Amino acid sequence: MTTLLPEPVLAPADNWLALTLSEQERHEVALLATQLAYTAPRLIDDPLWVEAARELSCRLPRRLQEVIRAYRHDPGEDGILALRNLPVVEEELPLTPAVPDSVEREATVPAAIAALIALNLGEIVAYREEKFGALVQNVVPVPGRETSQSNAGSVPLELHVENAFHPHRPDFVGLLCLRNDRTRTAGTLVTSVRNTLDLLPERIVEVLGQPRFRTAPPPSFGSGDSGPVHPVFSGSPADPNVRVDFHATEALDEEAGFALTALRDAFLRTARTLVLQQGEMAFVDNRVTLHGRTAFEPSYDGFDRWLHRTFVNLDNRRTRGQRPGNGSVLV
Ligand SMILES: O=C(O)CCC(=O)C(=O)O
Ligand SMILES: [Fe+2]
Repeated sequence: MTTLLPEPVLAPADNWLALTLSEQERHEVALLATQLAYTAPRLIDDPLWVEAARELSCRLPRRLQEVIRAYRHDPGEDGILALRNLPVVEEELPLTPAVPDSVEREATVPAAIAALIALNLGEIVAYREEKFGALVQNVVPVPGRETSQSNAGSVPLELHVENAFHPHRPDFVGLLCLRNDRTRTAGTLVTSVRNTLDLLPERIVEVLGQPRFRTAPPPSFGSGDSGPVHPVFSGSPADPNVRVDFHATEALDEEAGFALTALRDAFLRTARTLVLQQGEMAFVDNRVTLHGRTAFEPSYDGFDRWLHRTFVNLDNRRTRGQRPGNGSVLV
C-alpha cells in the first residue's frame, strides 16, 4: 500500500460534537487538574493516582460532562468530540521532548487534564508492548524518525484505526494539544465510515465485510508478524465498525485489494483536517473513525508540536483477561 497522502482539500468541519469551555469552566478544570497533579503518589501510572483521577473526573464542569455523555451515547457522523479552551498554559510547559517513546510518568497539570477527561468518558488503558504501558503518551516529532509511519514522524501519516492489528483495540483515542507546530497548521486527519459508506458500491461493501485482510503491528509495538485474518467492516451493515490501517493492512486476494483501494480513495474524499491548537483536545471514536496526520516541519528546538495521547475503553470487563490485577495495562 502506498504511504503517500495527498494534501487534504476540505476545510475543517464544524459538525462534530464540540464544546468551548467558558473562562469559568476553564478555571474549574485548572483547579481540579492542579489538585490531581499534586495528589500522592504523583505518578500517573500508579493505581492510586488513577483512582484519585477517576474520582475527581466526576467533578468536571457540568456542560463538559454533558457533552462527553452525549458523545459516549453516539459519537456523531464524524466520530469526533472537540474540546476547546482547556487550561494549558505556555509559560508552565517545559520544552517539547524529542526522544523516541516519550511518555509522561510524573503527574503534571496537562497530563492530569488528559486523564480527568479520559476517565470521565470511560476507562483509561494502555498496552504493555507499546511505550511501556504508560497511560499518558507524548506525540512528538523525533529526530531521525521523520519518514516513519508513526506518531514520531513528520511526513504524512496514513489514515488508520489505532492498533488495527490488535484484538482489543481502544474504543477512543484522546489527543490533547500542548503545542502545535511553529506554523500552527499541523493537523490530525479524520474521517469516519459513517460519512463514507454511501460512496462505496454494494459489492465493495460486501467484500470489506469478509475476512480477506490482515494487519501488521505498528512500529510503536516493535512491529512483528501480522495478526489473524479479519474483515474491515463488522457489526451493523448500515452503520458498521471499521478496522483498517492503510499502511499496515494487506488484502489477501485481488478482489479484496481492489476493495481496499476503493475504500482508501473514498476515505480520502471525506477526510478533514482537525488542527488542534494549544489547550484543545479531541477524541476519535476508534470504532468508526480513522485518523492520520498532515506533514509538518519539525525544528527540534523544544517548541515542536506536542500532544498527550490517551486510550479509552468503555467496558473494562471485556479485556479483564488481558489486564493483570484489574489494572489499566493490557498485556
Ligand atoms: O499526530 C497526530 O495528530 C496523530 C498521530 C497518531 O496517529 C497517534 O498518535 O495515534
Ligand atoms: Fe494513531
